[in-house]
Amino acid sequence: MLKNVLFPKKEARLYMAFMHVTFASLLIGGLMGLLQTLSRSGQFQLPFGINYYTILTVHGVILGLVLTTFFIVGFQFALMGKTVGISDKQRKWGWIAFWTMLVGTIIAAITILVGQANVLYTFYAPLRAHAAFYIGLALVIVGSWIAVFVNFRQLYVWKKANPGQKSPLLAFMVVINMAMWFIASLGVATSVLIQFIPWSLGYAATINVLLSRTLFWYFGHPLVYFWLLPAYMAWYAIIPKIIGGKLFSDSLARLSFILLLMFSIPVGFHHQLTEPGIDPTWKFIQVVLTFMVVIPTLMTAFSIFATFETTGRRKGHKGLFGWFKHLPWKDVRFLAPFIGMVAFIPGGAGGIVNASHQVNTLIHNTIWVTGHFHLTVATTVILTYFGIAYWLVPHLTGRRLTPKLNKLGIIQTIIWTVGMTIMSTAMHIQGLLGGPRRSNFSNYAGGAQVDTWISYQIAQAVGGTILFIGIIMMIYIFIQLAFFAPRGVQEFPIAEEEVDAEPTPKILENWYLWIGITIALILFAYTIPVIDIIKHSPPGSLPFDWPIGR
Ligand code: HAS
Repeated sequence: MLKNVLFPKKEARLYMAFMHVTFASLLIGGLMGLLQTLSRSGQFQLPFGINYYTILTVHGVILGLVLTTFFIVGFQFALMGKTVGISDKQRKWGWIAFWTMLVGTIIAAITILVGQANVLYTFYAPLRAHAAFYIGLALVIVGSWIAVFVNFRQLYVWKKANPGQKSPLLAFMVVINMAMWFIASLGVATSVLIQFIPWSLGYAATINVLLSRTLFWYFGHPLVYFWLLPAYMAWYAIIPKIIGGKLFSDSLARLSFILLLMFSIPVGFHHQLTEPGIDPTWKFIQVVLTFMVVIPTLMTAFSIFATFETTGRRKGHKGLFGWFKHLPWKDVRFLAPFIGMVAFIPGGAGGIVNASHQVNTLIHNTIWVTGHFHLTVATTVILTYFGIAYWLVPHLTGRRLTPKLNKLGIIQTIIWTVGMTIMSTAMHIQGLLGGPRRSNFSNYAGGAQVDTWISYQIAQAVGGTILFIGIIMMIYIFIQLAFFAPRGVQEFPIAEEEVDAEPTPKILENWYLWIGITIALILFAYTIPVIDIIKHSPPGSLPFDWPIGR
């Protein structure tokens, strides 16, 4: 019922603030991406002496950390507001979260733009940035923690007011995602506070590189799931409504989120498979846990297909694939996330390749990995976020997604798909041919292998240019939906359960149990290797400043 009731203005303003930063980030980060692909093609030189690694850092930080976090926090606030409500006090804390994150972003962005933080979004030591960069990132995390506790509080207050009732599915999912984010970001926050800030201020002469990378990847893999879970929220609980169906299974959706919470964190070593200093037994254990993530992922794939089929058959579409033909292909709120789902098939398969220790030695640090994450984050996740924005933004601004904007959205989705297919396919192939990632164009002193890369680098520039057209279109659509589209009420689509749905087992809401198992798994996977890393580490590293002499 609530789906057609607009939020009170003061509430909508908070959620829209996050959307404005999201789409501003898309424009800035996307422009950097275009410049990178052009520069790497070897056919174009960056003007005004701009450093390639400056724009690469802006690209990764603004798109990978800022756009995603702002979208997720804003979207999740809107989901909580719609399902369990937000009090005035909680809304005020929501604003404090927003401003803390924004101030942190501005500090980090300025530090990068003035060339004091050419360290890429993973800020691997011993590359050193100015302390302001780390302080800025720490503020973004602190701001997001405020949002975490507001969301926890929102569900807690609702539960108190509705004793014995199961929590709304979307609110449950938001709390799982925020619990995962909080537990994971403790790792990177520890590293930034204890290692990077003192080191960049000169209070510590050296840094333990392996420890800093381990703490980063303890955070880094759940980070990718923090991006993905809001897309899953839409796939499980919003897309069924858009296609005119019901939730496939409330219990299955909750169980899959719980499994993702448990298996997303104790797996960071699969990003460090080639790194010396970590005992192979622990790498093996974390790889096994990595493969466990496939289970909830495949549960999700099954559930989505099942929703599509049941809905189609209920509408009377016959034959083996009649239900598939009649999906709402002309509705961009469905099409964009659907293409995201399809992209996850090769994207996820690439992830399985990456996580396989022996094959990882072939692709690690090659541009194959960049291809992998442009399929997973930049297609699966981002197209789903766009699919959400098409209804969320007008719902928040009291406007409508008109047939014309819907059509433009469909063209945008197709352009994005074409651009990304060209770019990420070329990245995967060039990676298999040994092309490195995180590097500007070079002919490597005329090495014979380099000749095999050129055509793929040009293909990436072509794909990148097409993608930039897609970004301009998306920004145009966002501005229309935010300020100019006709006034009206755009539905906030939330799928309901079947009337005869099986009751959801109460154990699925036993937070002590699931968070307890998660912490136990983390302690099991990390305690001994981290003690080893601290006890047996080589001497710490002096900083490396780039450009030299900074
Ligand atoms: Fe990954 C590197 C392993 C998933 C993002 N990954 C990265 C990096 C990023 C990233 C950003 O093991 C680079 C980090 C850096 O800068 O160094 N990844 C995996 C594995 C998975 C995986 C095992 N990654 C993701 C997701 C990401 C993401 C999701 C972002 C959102 N990844 C790795 C590894 C590395 C790595 C190594 C390090 C490589 C190195 O050496 O540096 C799995 O979770 C994937 C499971 C997914 C599937 C697919 C299931 C398909 C579904 C779609 C259903 C579709 C339907 C529609 C229903 C098994 C659910 C169908 C319709 C039809 C018509 C057919």
